[in-house]
Amino acid sequence: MTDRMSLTLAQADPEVAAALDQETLRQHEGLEMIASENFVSEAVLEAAGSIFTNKYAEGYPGRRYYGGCEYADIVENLARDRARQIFGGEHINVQPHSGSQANASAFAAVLQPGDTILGLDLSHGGHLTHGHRLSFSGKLYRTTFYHVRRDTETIDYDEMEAVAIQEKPKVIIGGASAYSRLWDFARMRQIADKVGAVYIFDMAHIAGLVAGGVHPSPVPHAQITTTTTHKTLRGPRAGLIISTQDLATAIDKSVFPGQQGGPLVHIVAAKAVAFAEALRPEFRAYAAQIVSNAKVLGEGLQAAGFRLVSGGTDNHLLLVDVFEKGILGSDAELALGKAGITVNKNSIPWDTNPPLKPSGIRVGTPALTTRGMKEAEMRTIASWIAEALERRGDDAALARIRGEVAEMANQFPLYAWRRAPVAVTA
Ligand code: DSN
Repeated sequence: MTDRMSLTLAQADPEVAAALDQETLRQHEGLEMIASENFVSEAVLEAAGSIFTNKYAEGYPGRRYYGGCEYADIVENLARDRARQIFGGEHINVQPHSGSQANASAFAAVLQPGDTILGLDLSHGGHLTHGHRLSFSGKLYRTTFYHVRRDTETIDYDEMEAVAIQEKPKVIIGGASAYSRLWDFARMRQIADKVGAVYIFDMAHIAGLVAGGVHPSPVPHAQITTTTTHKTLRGPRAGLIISTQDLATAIDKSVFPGQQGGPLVHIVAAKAVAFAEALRPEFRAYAAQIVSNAKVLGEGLQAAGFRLVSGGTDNHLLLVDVFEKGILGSDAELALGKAGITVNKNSIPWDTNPPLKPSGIRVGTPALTTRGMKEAEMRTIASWIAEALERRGDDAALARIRGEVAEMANQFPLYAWRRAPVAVTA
């Protein structure tokens, strides 16, 4: 090993090390409320940063194209077995690098280019990979969409059925990135069966809630279930596919060599660790707390006069119509950022404003719940959000809230190596 190989990050690359330090501080002192983010455990972090990053392991356990894969096989088998224990399902593929690649692989396993898919419109809470024209899904396949109902802002299954009958999609995909209500998995399967479509459900946002038993599971209903592993499931940033046995070979071939080369073995190892965590009884309590926190946060925001899309939440997120109070989602995101609260601007169904200046914000509780925050903290945070939005032009007020936010954040330490109270950077 050369001397250079044994340098620490700070010695080898001070610029990257400094950015990492700043990000560490940001994660510790702020309130992370992006609905799709979370904090992994030290053990998951260790596996994700491990020397498995050095290993190529194209193929599947026992059938690799490289030598030296005996330990890669162990971690991939552990990840597969644990995922099956959590979610059930007949076949598991733990190799997708991301949710997008999981979806690309799932589609390619059952579709030919030009075939029709039916998904939830992005502007109604869907995901780019469910048919948006700028994503591979909208370029490779003919796309049709369903929406939420105007009156309830919940999925319009009647419209879904009518479009399915008219357009005869080969795949109907459920799942969303900004939808706060339960799905009717059985109804979707019924509609898919009626038109001979494969039913795929992308449970990326809710996978941890499903794992924790506080949300119904799509797995018994869908032929293919895809997910990311890093949102409510609290694993490394990556993807996963669960399918029925008849699709096993097609899915495996579609992931490798169809969409990807070698799996990221360090990330597969981190998935195994995260899945073991999700099997522990504490994870059920964690998942229940996420949902309870979201409900209480929503009630706090409603009490402060904010309208929640669909009137509330059944899961980990809230879609808040800030434009009803005359605030653009982009301005709300900025003001809350100054107050140390990280959220994202988001379109709301039937939005009259454009995507970069939409009418809503999306707020989630998984990350703060990992820090140990509960209902009392959610009430305080609801009042900070309300005040920050009310006083969004007042930088002094936002800086004061940021100080209070950091004070609370310091009471809920994240990683052992960063337990000391951190500076307030307002
Ligand atoms: N980017 C994710 C989200 O924020 O919901 C979806 O892939």
